[in-house]
Amino acid sequence: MNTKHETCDKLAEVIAAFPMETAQNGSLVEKRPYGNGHINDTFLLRCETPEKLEKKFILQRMNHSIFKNPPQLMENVVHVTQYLRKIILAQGGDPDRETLNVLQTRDGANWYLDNNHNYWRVFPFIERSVCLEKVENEKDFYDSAVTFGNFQKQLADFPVAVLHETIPNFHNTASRFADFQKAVSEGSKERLALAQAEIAFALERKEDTAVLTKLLAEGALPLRVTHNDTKLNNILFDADTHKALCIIDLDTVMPGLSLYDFGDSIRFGANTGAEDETDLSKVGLDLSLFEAFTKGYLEGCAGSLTAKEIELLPMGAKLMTYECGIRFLADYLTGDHYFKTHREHHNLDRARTQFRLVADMEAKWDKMAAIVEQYKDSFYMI
Ligand code: ADP
Ligand code: GN1
Ligand code: MG
Repeated sequence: MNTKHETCDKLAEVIAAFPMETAQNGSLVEKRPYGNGHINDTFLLRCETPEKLEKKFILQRMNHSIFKNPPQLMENVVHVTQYLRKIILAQGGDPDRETLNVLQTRDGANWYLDNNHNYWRVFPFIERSVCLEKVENEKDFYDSAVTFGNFQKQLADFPVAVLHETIPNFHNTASRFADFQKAVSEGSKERLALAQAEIAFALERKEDTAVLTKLLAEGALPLRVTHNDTKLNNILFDADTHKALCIIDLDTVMPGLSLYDFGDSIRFGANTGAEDETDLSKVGLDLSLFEAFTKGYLEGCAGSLTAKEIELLPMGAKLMTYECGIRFLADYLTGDHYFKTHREHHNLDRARTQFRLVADMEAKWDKMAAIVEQYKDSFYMI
């Protein structure tokens, strides 16, 4: 893929396709790469009127080597956001701030295909919002948990049949393990040597990989509509009230397990270190944050989780962390084609933090289970 800077200069054709520069919004005065997502190319565009009123937009080039069918992906995003709009309106909320909204092209389409076969989309920028790259305090994390739990509840009656599977087997950890084994068999000699310890760590835990998919197949866990990428920078906070405001990055909203959403949030937010921290002594599970998120998530789901789901919350956290680790490692071994990287061995560093976190969860397993036990009855009703 091109770098964002190269692309930024070539945006004119794409920008013209969307009604951003209008009499009401004024003309474009700024465009720059934006955010820290690992997948899409994101740009912030700012328009200004002669009276200095401004209107901002998020322009994204969808990563079509990862999302093989961007039109279907956009169909999902439009269905989900329109559905959420109705619910938010009925609840007296502000649908322009509490959900993403797709800005159609001047021709009335939900996406634009440029001459180089790249797919683009635009969302009005959610004003007066902030995006956090790490948890700054327990309250924010708790808030994000309530909001992710509530998101799943809002989508409880969503017509699942209309959703396309944008990435097949996205959180099928057993299938991710098979991909990882393939990467090991194809990996470069040099990288295989550097990652020996991490490969061994991953292989030792093979037995865990099928736990959730097996329970799902047996009917012991319910399939729900889930977000599937619930890291903290996929939620916006209100800049004024500091309350969690809007869940973004809806590309992977698909049928899934509640444990995926719970687990991925813990993986990213309850880690005492950054996802790509190189000093592994800083990496571990913060039990207070685990507790805050558990409490918030159960509250947000408001009685909709089954006893089995609640019991398995620690397993969700561990498996999502492990799975992300094998995904980073597989990408490292095969040449960094999936996740954006910003330095050499970046994906190996990321895999190492994930595995250190898994090891710490294993060491704290009884404490995690006790926290879940402590909160389980406050919100579960099934
Ligand atoms: P990726 O799939 O690459 O992670 P995201 O959709 O998460 O891309 O967008 C990247 C970043 O852009 C987000 O983390 C957030 O900071 C910002 N962002 C995305 N959409 C909006 C929006 N509608 N309003 C404000 N900021 C946004
Ligand atoms: C990617 O798109 P982004 O940066 O929010 C990835 C997630 C990983 C995450 C790791 C579609 O999320 O699955 O957990 O990186 N998204 C996709 O940080 O693969
Ligand atoms: Mg994102």
